Amino acid sequence: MSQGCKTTIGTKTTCPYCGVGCGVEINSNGIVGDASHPANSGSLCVKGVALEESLQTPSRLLYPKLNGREVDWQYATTLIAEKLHQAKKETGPDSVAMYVSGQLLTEDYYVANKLMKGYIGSANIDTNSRLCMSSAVAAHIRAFGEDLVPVNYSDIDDTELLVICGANTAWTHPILFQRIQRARQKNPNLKVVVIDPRETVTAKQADLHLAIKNDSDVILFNGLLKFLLEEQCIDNDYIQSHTSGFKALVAEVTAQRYSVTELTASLGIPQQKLTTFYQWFARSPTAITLFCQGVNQAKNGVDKGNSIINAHLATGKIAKSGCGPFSITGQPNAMGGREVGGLANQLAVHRGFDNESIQLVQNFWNSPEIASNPGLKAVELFEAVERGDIKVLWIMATNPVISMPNNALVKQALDICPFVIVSDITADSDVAQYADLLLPAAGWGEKQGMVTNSERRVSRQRQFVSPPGEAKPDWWAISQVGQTLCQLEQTSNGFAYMSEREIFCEFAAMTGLNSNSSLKLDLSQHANLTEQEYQDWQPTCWGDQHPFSDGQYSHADGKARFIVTSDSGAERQSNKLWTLNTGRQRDQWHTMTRTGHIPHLAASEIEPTIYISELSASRQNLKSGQLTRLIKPNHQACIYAKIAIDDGLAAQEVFMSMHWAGRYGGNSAVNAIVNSETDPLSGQPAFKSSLIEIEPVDVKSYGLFIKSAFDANVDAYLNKNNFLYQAFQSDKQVGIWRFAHNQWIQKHSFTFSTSHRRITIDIPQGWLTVDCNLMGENLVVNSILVVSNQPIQMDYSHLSAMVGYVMELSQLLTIVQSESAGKLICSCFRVTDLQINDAIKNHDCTTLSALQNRLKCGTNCGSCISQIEQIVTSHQQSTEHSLS
Ligand SMILES: Nc1nc2c(c(=O)[nH]1)N[C@H]1C(S)=C(S)[C@@H](COP(=O)(O)OP(=O)(O)OC[C@H]3O[C@@H](n4cnc5c(=O)[nH]c(N)nc54)[C@H](O)[C@@H]3O)O[C@H]1N2
Ligand SMILES: Nc1nc2c(c(=O)[nH]1)N[C@H]1C(S)=C(S)[C@@H](COP(=O)(O)OP(=O)(O)OC[C@H]3O[C@@H](n4cnc5c(=O)[nH]c(N)nc54)[C@H](O)[C@@H]3O)O[C@H]1N2
Ligand code: SF4
Ligand SMILES: [Mo]
Repeated sequence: MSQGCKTTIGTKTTCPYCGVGCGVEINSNGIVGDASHPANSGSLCVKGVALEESLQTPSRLLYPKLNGREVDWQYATTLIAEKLHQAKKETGPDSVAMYVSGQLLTEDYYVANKLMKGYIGSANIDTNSRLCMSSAVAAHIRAFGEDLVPVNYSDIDDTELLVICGANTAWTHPILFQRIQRARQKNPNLKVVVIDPRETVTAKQADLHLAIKNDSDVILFNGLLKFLLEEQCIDNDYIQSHTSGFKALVAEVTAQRYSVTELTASLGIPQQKLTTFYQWFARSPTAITLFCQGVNQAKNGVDKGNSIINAHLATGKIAKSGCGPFSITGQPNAMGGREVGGLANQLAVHRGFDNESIQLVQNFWNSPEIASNPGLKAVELFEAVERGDIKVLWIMATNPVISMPNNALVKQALDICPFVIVSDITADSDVAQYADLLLPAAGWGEKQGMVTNSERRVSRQRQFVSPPGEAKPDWWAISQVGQTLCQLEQTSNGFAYMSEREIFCEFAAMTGLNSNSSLKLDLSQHANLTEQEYQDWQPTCWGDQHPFSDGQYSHADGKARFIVTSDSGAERQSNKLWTLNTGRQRDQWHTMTRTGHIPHLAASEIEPTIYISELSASRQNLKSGQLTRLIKPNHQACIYAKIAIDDGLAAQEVFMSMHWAGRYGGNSAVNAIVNSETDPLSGQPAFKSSLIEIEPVDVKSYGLFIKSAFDANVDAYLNKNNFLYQAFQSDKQVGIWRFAHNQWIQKHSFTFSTSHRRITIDIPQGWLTVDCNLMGENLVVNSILVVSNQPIQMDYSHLSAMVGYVMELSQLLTIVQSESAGKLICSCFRVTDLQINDAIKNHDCTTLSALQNRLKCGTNCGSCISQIEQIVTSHQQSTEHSLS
């Protein structure tokens, strides 16, 4: 561990990133994978490996701040309680709202939900899981009567067919993907099908890739149902005994024109691929359909989920080993949030707003109020804030200024809201800029509690360092406010918690409300954990190994429901407009507050980038590295991003990552231009398909500025002087700004160095200034500025290595004229595709292991192995091609 960081060696906890929920362990070498955790057996992906560096959060929040002024916690929490009390009294409970996060721990989440629904009396508490899992939640509730995922990771070892639909698992759930790859090695019969409009790294590894048109998933799965009916591959006994609604679905599906020829036209895929998939699904004794945001984030996201579930119910490939629809969670505790009931349309513990649940929940909490109707869903919530309906808004562990659709509206809403409270770990987050009151939260490693992963496995996050300054766990802040509110309102104190354990036990006891019902969520056996038992907790899956294996679903009649799904949503396209698809990069986490500052993670996508196929680019005269303007049609909104070629994209389709935020590239945040459409049932935004316009930009100067560290003055300078575009990257010891201007930048026009010595050199398309001090014959470099009339493709890592170092002028010149940098493949050892290709061609490294031996690439976390294998395969293919 880094020096000065007092840690508890031996602590076992879980990774704070994705829903795979890997166990990690703190040992004397640092943070490593926990070999005893069932989710990962010791492996970590590239983000997990970088956890130690993530602890050095820039601009860490240390004290509560009211309008920029430090205040103490007592003052801050009393002020919040007073504001809540006042708003309740003057404008009613619904004028208060909380917007929370699947990155909270179960204890934080439980207390937040209790405060809002039981003590403020409004269900206006929603969570970023609305943007993430709410379509899957709604699909589960419709089909099963409860939001429950009926598959476990170990089922992957027992299946013959794995369909990955709308998920880039190799990048977004890497350790689960490694498990899938191992299952394929063990079982050569296991087939993997990927359904994704993009040819992702995951798709490239599949036995079959169906590059369907955006949002045509329902057509594909309804077509599958029709095929299964025609081929008599449905399980009539299962349908008869355990489901209802099949007749209506059959009527709908047979009435639609789902012939194979019509399907291939609507889906845009070859007939042979389609029938292969249908035959595999029909004939395989087992099948799992793993799905994520390509399914959930759509106008018909809930219907997409139900069309997948329909196929599993119709074939009886559910609730048994190796089978089932497997919605994978994104955030580490998305599932825990669903368990406590943190969504505005759930009351608590898998219960909705029926009279019986309302009574039971209020009695359990013994609370003065109770929300009796669903509250506002995230997008509606921010619209209400913007209308002025919400007087107090508390945002916790989420950065909606970047992650919500229509950023402009969110910013406006936060400006209008009279009192905005933000709990965060850093003052740099985009949302923190809008806070009246900023609360310093204890972050990962500094706090403790429970999280539930994708397979319903509840694990302990444990504390191993002390929080800095006055940072406190979120549950503590909420409880302080709750207690003061109870005093002000002279009600019984529902928040006198002394520890996380007490909260967890209360939550577990509350799930006991389900024990005499058809609901399966029941953790009440853990309601009396002692402190020791809570500390010693081992990762535990709740529910049976295969929930619903007794054939009893959670609907009152015990039957699962077939749902008639709508296949609209795939319609488009005008010549001028492009379909913008958004999602994740392998090495960044969301809005970059925890990963943007880590050099080797920042290196794989160094600036805001829009991906496009070679063919589409050449039709529009667009070149790699060129700056483009991306426009939301009929709106003022536009952003700028640089072109990169990705031949995995279809014509008229582009992809951009959701990450760009804050100092790193906040002006290029993609949600400024995505549409605000949501699924009408779940309220989940359709982030995966917006129609946009793309224009080349007339750039006169492209620039690169390298200095020892981030400097807010540089940002301010770029903002003030009408630069079209700017992005910042942390790279080892230095900070790198990239920018563009529609004017030619004159020599010596800007510099941020204390030295007075500048060397300016003409380079082919522009000039370069080195700001330095002289040391004898040598130079000590302070900063470097490159300006060119062409996109700058030079190897910037050589340039950045110069800052702070002593060198000769001739050395400087060689570096400056060096060639293009190549694409980073292995972040851990910084190995590029150029180096890998060179090793294959010139050093006979024609296998993965030969490359690993020579370059070390892929030998640390393994996240890049699929990409290395892909380069090896394409070399093999090109060699075979040239031989034949
Ligand atoms: N590295 C990294 N990993 C992460 C995260 C991160 O920020 N960084 N975040 C975590 C979180 S919170 C989440 S929710 C998950 C998300 O995990 P994923 O859902 O796997 O990731 P995304 O990149 O959002 O989108 C998945 C794929 O959906 C495809 N898609 C788009 N439209 C359609 C469509 O109409 N049909 C189909 N079938 N596919 C479509 C996209 O092309 C994309 O490849 O990742 C988690 N893991
Ligand atoms: N265009 C587009 N937009 C998307 C998506 C997409 O695919 N495309 N995906 C959506 C999805 S699935 C998701 S999950 C969201 C994610 O979006 P967000 O939730 O907005 O993203 P994060 O960057 O994870 O925000 C977490 C915030 O909490 C802070 N934080 C970290 N730890 C703690 C803590 O312990 N306590 C507190 N109080 N704060 C903490 C971080 O500094 C950060 O500011 O984005 C959504 N937006
Ligand atoms: S797969 Fe990676 S990001 Fe996800 S929990 Fe495991 S180590 Fe963390
Ligand atoms: Mo998510």
